[in-house]
This record gives sequence, C-alpha cells and structure tokens, in this order.
Amino acid sequence: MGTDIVTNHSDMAPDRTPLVNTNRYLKRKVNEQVNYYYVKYDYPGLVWRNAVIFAVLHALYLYGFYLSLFSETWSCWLFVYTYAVFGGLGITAGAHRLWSHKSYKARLPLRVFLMLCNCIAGQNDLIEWCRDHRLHHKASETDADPHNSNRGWFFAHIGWLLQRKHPKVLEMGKKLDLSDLYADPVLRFQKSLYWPLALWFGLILPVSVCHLYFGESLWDSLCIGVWRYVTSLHCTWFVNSAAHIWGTQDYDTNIEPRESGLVSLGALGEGFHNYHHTFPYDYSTSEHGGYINFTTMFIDFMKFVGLAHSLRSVNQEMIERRRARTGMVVDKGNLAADRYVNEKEDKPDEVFTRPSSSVCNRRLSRKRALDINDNTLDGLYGKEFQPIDLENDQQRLTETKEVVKYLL
Ligand code: ST9
Ligand code: ZN
Ligand code: ZN
Repeated sequence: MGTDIVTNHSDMAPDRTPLVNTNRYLKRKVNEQVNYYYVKYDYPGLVWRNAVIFAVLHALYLYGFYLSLFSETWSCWLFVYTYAVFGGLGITAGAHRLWSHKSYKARLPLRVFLMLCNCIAGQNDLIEWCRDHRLHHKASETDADPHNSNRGWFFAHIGWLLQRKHPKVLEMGKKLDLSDLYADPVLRFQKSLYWPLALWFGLILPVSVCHLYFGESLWDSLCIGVWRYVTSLHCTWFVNSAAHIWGTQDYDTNIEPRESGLVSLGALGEGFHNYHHTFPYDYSTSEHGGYINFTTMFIDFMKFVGLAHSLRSVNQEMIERRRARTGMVVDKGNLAADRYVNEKEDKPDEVFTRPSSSVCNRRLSRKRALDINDNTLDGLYGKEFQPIDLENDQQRLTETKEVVKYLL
C-alpha cells in the first residue's frame, strides 16, 4: 500500500531537497528516528501587538512570581490560588468538556457559573475557544490545526498566538458546525459582552480584592493578578505542546497526543491527552476517574447535587479493545495486543521480540500508518465530530494521508 510514501532517515526533506539553509522543513526526533515535516511560511508572520503584550505580561509575571514566593500574605495567596482554580474550571469543565465536546449536560445555573469562571481565564470568548478546539481535534497535526504540534514545541505552546492563522485554519474552520454553541443564550450573552466581563472578572475584581481586602499595594496586586493569569495560560498551553510531544501513546499510536501526568497536575486533569483524542466524548478525558483529575471530581460533584447530567463515558471493554488494536504495546505480557498482532500478521515474533517498548511502538506506529483506513480516522478525529459532508470528509482523508506521508 502507498508506494509513494517516503521514509526519511537522512538529512533529506520529504521531497529529497538537502536541508541546507532552509526554514521550510522542521526537524523533529521521535523515538530515535528523525522525521521532517514540511512547513509553509507563505503567509504573514509575527503579530507584533501580541508579542509586545505577552512580553510585558511575562515581565510582570516574574515580579508576581517573586511576590508569590516571598512577600504575599498567605490569605491573599489562598484567595489567588482558589480564584485560579475557578478560572481553570471555566476552561476545563466549561469550555472544554461541556461546550467543545458536549461530554455532559449542565443545567442553567451551572452553565452561568462556568461562563463567569471562563471570563476569569481570559482565553477568548467561549464560542471562539470551542471553534478553535473543535478544529484542533478535527485536523490535529495538519496545517488546519490552529496549534499544529508538527510545527514545533514553541509554536504549539505560544507561537500560534503570535502570528496570523494558517489559511487552512480559516478554510477548514468555516466548515465546522457551531450551531449548538450559538443556540445557547449563555454563550451568546458572553460573546456580546466579552471584554467588559473579562476585564471585570479577570482583572478588576481580583486585583481590587488583593488590594482592598488583603492589604497588598495596588502595584503588587496587579503583578499577583498577572502571575495568576500567565500561570494558568501556561498550564493550558502545555496541553497543546507538552502533551502532544512527550509521554506515552497508550490508546492510539497513530496520533501524536500523549499521556502526561505532569500536565494533568497543572491542568486540572487535562493531560491524559492520548486518551482524550481517542475518546473525545468521555466527560473524564481519562480512564482513571478522579486520579489527578480535579475537573472530573468537580463534574461528579455537580452531578451529585443535580446540576450536571447525561455524563458520557467509554466502557472498559471498548477501551481494552482499542488499546489492543492501536495502543502502544508496553511489554510482552500484553496478551490482548499479542492477539491483535497474531490475527493481523503471520509473524508475531518479529514484532514482539524487541529491545524496548519505544522501538516496538515506532514499528507498530509506522506499520499502522501505512494501513490508514476509516477506523484510524475515527481515532484521529473522535466519533464526536462526524463528517459534515462528503466533500469535507474526502478533504480530511486527503489531508491525513498527506500528514502520514510526511510522517514516514
Ligand atoms: C488562549 C487560548 O490562550 C488557549 C486555548 C488552548 C486550548 C487548549 C486545549 C486543551 C484542552 C483543555 C485544557 C485546559 C487546561 C486548563 C488549565 C487551567 C489551570 N475557524 O483570530 P483572527 C476567522 S487565548 C473559522 O483574528 P488572525 C475569524 O472568525 C490567550 N474561522 O485570525 C475572523 O473572521 P471574521 C489570550 C476562524 O488574523 C478571521 O478568521 N488571547 C478561525 O490570523 C480572523 O480571525 C489572545 O492572545 C477558525 N478556527 O489572528 C488573542 N479562526 O473577521 C490571540 C479565525 O469574519 N488571538 N477565524 O470574524 C489573536 O490575536 C489572533 O487570533 C491571532 C490570529 C493573532 C492569533
Ligand atoms: Zn478536546
Ligand atoms: Zn490536543
């Protein structure tokens, strides 16, 4: 299958151009194998306004960090930390699990609460956030992915907010169905008043509380507020960067997202990213329930008090089948995976006699990528986002094959 697929082990780009003095190819080492990704830079570059804003924010952040360690009163610190968790829930339980993925349903008071928490986070209005995130799932690791991790750690982390979006992002983004988001009056309200709401809940209120109630100076209160904001931004961005590059691929080796406990710790449970991209409709974004997953605990509690319902999850048997079919094989004791390879190949020994799990992972990953079919597409995009129309579906298939071509 796919005789046109080129594997790169040398200093050659996919089209066999030598990689000398060019920024058109990105070099990335995956499991000891060097891959090259084609990157187009034929659209406008840096957005200076954002670069200056983020530079200033990071300068204030450093002073806020110093205050948080040595000078801030413990009661103010407790307030800032709790406030940050509320803002985080506005992203994780609200923007992400509720509105982007519809992985559970929330009654009006909870939706209003999460919308206000979301204003604390200052990460664009909910409709824009969900649009970009749905596109990220639909077109992961392609030009149409707003924070395509194939363009490097820095781009996936913050770089994508410092430059104009790739034309493919706008083109594919327009094909998304966002009618459910526009149908929610809570989201329409937030969009219409986003800036006043975000300024009030994200800046004026927390800074005033630190200044007037906890007695910090106005300047210190501002820097502490910036410290909270920038920290929560980085915790979120690590999901796009670190959790797309480092970690294990327990459920699907055909996709880049990884399992990262460390990212989960900072992102209230959002670091189990290989699971999440494989089963995007699971309200827990992981198979481990509340383990390093404060957001899952919060949604469970909301269900307990009757504010959340219709929580969607994946049954264990389905997870095991998927792990066996496409997951990373960790050791010889993985009988389910053995069975899969036995069925699929006549030479199981060749696959399973291996020096390390990472080498085996690479082999299986490359083999499966060659076998790309509709099942793997399910894994890439999740069942939640079914094709909108045939033409779009065809487009996705073509783009995915393009990516696979450059991955190999
Ligand atoms: C931020 C968001 O940080 C972070 C999101 C991360 C997501 C992570 C997900 C992981 C899971 C959850 C983890 C949670 C963990 C939480 C832990 C917490 C403790 N489709 O945008 P423009 C249209 S935000 C369709 O200006 P440019 C658009 O509608 C940080 N259409 O593009 C518009 O059309 P029109 C703060 C799209 O000019 C036109 O295109 N915010 C799409 O290329 C132009 O849109 C910032 O820093 C699409 N996807 O500029 C602001 N996208 O005019 C940053 C766009 O008709 N943003 N369109 O309405 C910007 O400044 C700009 O967007 C830009 C691009 C410079 C980046
Ligand atoms: Zn998601
Ligand atoms: Zn992702």
